[in-house]
Amino acid sequence: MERIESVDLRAKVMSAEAAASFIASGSTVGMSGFTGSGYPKAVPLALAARIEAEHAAGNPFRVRVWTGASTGPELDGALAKADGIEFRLPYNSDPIAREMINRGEMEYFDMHLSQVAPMAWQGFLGPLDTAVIEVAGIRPDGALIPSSSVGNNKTWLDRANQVILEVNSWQNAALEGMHDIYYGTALPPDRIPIPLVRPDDRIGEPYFRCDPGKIVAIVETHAADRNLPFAPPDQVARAIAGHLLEFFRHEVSKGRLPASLLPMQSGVGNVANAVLGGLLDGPFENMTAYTEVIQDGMLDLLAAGKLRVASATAFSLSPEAAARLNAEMAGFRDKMILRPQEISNHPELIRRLGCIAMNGLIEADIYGNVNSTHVMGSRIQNGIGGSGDFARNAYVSIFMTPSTAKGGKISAIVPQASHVDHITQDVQVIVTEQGLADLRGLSPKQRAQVIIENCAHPDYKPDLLDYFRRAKAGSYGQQSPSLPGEALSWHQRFIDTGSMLR
Ligand code: 0RQ
Repeated sequence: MERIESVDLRAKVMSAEAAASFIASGSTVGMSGFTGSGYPKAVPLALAARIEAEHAAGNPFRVRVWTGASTGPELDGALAKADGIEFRLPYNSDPIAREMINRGEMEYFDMHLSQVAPMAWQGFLGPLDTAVIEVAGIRPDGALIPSSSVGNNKTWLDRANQVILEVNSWQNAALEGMHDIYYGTALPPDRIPIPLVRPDDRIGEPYFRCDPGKIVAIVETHAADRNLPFAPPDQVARAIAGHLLEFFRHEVSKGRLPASLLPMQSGVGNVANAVLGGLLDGPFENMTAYTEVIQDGMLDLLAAGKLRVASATAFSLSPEAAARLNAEMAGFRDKMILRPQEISNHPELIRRLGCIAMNGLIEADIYGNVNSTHVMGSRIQNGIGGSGDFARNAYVSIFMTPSTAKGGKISAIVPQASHVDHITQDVQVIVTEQGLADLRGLSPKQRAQVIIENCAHPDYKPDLLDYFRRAKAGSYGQQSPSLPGEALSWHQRFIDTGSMLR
């Protein structure tokens, strides 16, 4: 099937190398892509090859890269390997880029995903020279059929001086009609309420608009999304899921959650996927999801009829789940909506819908401050992503983690977090395989008692209790007792000896 139905635009088809030649060193490139789906696959590779050639000839060549969230090895991996990224936002999970950031060789600004598009419009991020956007097709009138992620594409297409499109025929043609692109956002003082009151409301249109005069190149591709496999949930992930399901049952029985729960947001990763797997066997029916990514567990819930609708900005599927979605698209497509991340993560909507936010953490301190980005306070893991959008505005904000990391050498519960990106007020429930701490309505000292008792690993619990007791005895103040000289000593011990254990 011809994916480029506009005759005029067909004239702009060229090779990825020719398209990449439109991108200048020092310029800012807004690329599509969110959690490994819908990112351009040919132009970034061609750009990386060009950068390598320029470097070999002694010419400096680097670009600034903006995306929706994480992409794939053909984009972040290839450009980082070529040392071609000067500055990156708003989220990265590529291992090569991560190492460069942590070696101080690449500037990186991780930011709330809902804020990227507004900040670009407000002019805070500087000008956008080029948009490189993967689409699933182009209609006869030039409207663009979005791909497997929406992310910031609408904003990049609107803001960029020039546009390069990749039309990927690997993406299922039946994606057409699944998207809801809202064009009603404006800058203050002209902002109006966003008219979305249910997760399945459609408030926009299924296509991107794009001024054809800005399109300088179109590249045809047939390339798969990153689609990483999920590990089957281990005992720890299953235990975390079990505690969380018990919590939901309890909340329903107390009348604090409806029997179909409330729209769920779920982070990515194996623990999140195990929780969704647990919901498959749980008693909750007619559930909804208002989230960022549709991962394997959500497809299973949709297929089983447990989940009525899933609204997100992207897919993040294993190869098996992607194949299943492609094969069974007819059954899935009316139950899924992909929106711009400005809308999927919008604080106004998250607060209105009353989302149940479930995100991962690296470490939490005894008072419930959460670090979800920086290992030992200084090494970036991924970035805050959308977790902050959801945590602050959720009906209930849940954070989940194994109680230890690196084979038990690191405690996920520490006297003081070495970096804080979710303050204690945004953290209402913490779950580890050891148990669940419901922190709602508790003072800091009460929170510390419950977190240590319910969530800490037995190898670390006595030392945490000992620290807390001594902090209460010797603290400068008694609201959140601490011993500043000692509070980060667990991290220093790990840096010095490779273990937090004494
Ligand atoms: O490292 O890969 O080298 O083994 O962190 O940890 O336990 O596999 O858990 O995949 O759920 O990730 C917070 C990073 C958890 C994630 C974080 C190491 C651990 C491992 C991964 P290895 P796990 P997860 C939706 C919302 C912020 C963004 C977000 C995250 C690796 O959930 O990025 O939520 N969150 N977005 O060994 C040292 C510790 C550690 C540690 C874990 N205390 N010390 N290393 N690790 N805890 C998506 C988007 O927004 C796009």
